[in-house]
Amino acid sequence: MTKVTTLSEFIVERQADFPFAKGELSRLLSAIRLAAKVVNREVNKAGLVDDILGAAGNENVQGEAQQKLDVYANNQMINALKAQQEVCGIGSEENEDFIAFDQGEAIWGKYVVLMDPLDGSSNIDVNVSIGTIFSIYRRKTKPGTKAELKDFLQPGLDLVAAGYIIYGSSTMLVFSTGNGVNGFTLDTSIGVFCLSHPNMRIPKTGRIYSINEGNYKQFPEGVKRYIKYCQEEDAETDRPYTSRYIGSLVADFHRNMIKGGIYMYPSTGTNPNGKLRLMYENIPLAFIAEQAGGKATNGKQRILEIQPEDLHQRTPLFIGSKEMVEKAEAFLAEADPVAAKS
Ligand code: P6P
Repeated sequence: MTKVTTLSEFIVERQADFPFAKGELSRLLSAIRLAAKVVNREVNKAGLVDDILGAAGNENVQGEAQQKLDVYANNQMINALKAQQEVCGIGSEENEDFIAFDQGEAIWGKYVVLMDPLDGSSNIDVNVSIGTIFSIYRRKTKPGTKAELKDFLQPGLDLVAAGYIIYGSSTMLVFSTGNGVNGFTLDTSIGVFCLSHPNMRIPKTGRIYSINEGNYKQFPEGVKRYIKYCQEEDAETDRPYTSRYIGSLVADFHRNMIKGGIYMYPSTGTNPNGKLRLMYENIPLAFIAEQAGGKATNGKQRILEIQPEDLHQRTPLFIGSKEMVEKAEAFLAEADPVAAKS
């Protein structure tokens, strides 16, 4: 029988890899792990319990109807992290402003967490996989003082850890602290995350492209050309590719991580900077993609190098297998050389 490594054992065994003082990472991840298990329990019964289905009646800062499970997941993550002495504040896609934990021991926390507590939540009532995305940064301000905006507006190059939880046919926690990517699957019979996907590597190319082609007319010319490239017959490059779009970023990204592929959310007329948020979606997934040998840009600039200016700013996202992202970028540059240079 092969040895099963739990998330806790993995952290202890790999403590030397983590740029953290002893025990800090395990406490940070244990909060995220706890929240993931609680959210997983509610996600798995969403079809049965109508008090968490349907819109919460509020709208989040993006003007999107907040599904009750969004609110629930947001509160679970905030409460689990607030209970930690490691976290002095949280930025959430569901909250307009960041939350500073300025009471008690948390004010001494050395880290901040940014998260999308439940991405793809419009899929909850149609039973499609959804996910939680998180980033962990060291604070810029002094421990013992109240967290400030500059603690949160940090480029992805300053990340100390990032990851996602996917609530799908099984629930997985995938994360990196800058030493590769590892995936843990929740064994619900014992309530423990077990190492199931050690040292995840995204194939350098693939045959899957993920994009909402309903927006085709609004896409930049280079994106239209790349889509046509994916659809052309060419035995040598194994085309036409396959189009797969779940409408749940974490699910599309995770599939492409394993099988190879590219996910694109370009600028459109409705969303000139794309729909996805730099801080809560693009940076953490770009960190994971690069740590697994993949690539993530806004069509020309590396996502991790973008200096954030606003907590909720959006950027276009091209992410996945390195060679596929580079091919898409080439079409963008060819179609609009001026934009490519700016
Ligand atoms: P569209 C979900 O709202 C989300 O943020 C991602 O999970 C998903 O990939 C994307 O938006 C879907 O957006 O405009 O194609 O419906």
